[in-house]
Amino acid sequence: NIPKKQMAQVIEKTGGPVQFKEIDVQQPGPDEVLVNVKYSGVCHTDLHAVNGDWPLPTKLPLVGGHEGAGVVVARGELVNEIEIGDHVGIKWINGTCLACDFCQQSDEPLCAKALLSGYTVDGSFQQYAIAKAAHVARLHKDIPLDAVAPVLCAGITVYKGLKESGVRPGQTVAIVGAGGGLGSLALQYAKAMGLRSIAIDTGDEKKDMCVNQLGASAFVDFAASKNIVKDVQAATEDGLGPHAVILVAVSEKPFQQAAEYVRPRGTVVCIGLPAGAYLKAPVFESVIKMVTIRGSYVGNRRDSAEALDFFRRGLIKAPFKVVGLSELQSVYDLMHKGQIAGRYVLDTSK
Ligand code: 8ID
Ligand code: ZN
Repeated sequence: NIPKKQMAQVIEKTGGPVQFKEIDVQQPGPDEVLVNVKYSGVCHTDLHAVNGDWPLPTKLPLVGGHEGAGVVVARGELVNEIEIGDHVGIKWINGTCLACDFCQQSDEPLCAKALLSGYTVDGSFQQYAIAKAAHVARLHKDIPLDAVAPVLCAGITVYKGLKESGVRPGQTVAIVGAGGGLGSLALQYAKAMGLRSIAIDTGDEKKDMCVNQLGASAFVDFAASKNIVKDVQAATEDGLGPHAVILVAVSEKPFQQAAEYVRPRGTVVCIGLPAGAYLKAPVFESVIKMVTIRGSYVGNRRDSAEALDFFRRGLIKAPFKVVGLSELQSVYDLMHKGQIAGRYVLDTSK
């Protein structure tokens, strides 16, 4: 009883808009599963894809989306470890070669042949989506499919970024862009990992969410602050600055400030991908403070399973709002204006 037709959000040309329309349901290849997507989170990456912000072309026409949680309804003949009816998550990394130097070392996101959900292959903004069986996230049936959707990209990515930063329990991390999708999850993972956190973002709604719901120990409003470097350092116990900075903002400025307020021997982890942006750091201070600056890109299958396990244990509670798949364009409009506190999740049945 898999339908031949379904509803989807389709990008016909770079720049948008997205069009809500009926398209064919595809059949899975030998190593693939067909997933009846129930809920899909909306990541800022999906908006970058619509706008053509990055030096990497998308497939066209394109169905976006890479935080898809749903139920397996069909599988290819080579798939035997996943059953029809299993709950799975479609992640940004849809598939990789599993054979190259990077895949062998479980750095699959670095695979040159990686297929990207909602970017180089159709993603989860449709009712039935295809994914490589080897890479879908396995979801226990007790996990709510709406709340878990944002974990499938945002959660995995910030969990990996926190691990890459090398911070230890008790230390302090600054989350830049803390009020957005990745940022709100980063605050929850930081808390679960025993870290103190300084949230950096703007506005009373995001401040209230970060401090009162998500456990941030301090909030610095980047728009109101007259001296962000001083204010972030002053928010740490000893005034020396955070041990790590997790950059998930979608503007260039903080990528050029973080090395100045990070603690000596601290680490700046770049995750956000603002269009055309460059990193900048003062050479003198970076050297005499022994600062590390690094990038972090989603996570491998193990990181994904770990991030999902934190969620299943009830340690990750990030706010999300559910609207119909048909309302994607209005979510993008809010996102463009920076007006989303937390994440939007789309219900594909509406
Ligand atoms: O693997 C990766 N590296 C990866 C994975 C997933 C997403 C990277 N990303 C990228 C996305 O492509 C996007 O560029 O991370 C970025 C953040 O995605 P998001 O969390 O989905 O975006 P959002 O919900 O719009 O949140 C962005 C927040 O940044 C704040 C905004 O107010 C918003 O809350 N912000 C901005 I814009 N400028 C800021 C500044 N100067 C700022 N916060 C602090 N300081
Ligand atoms: Zn994403």
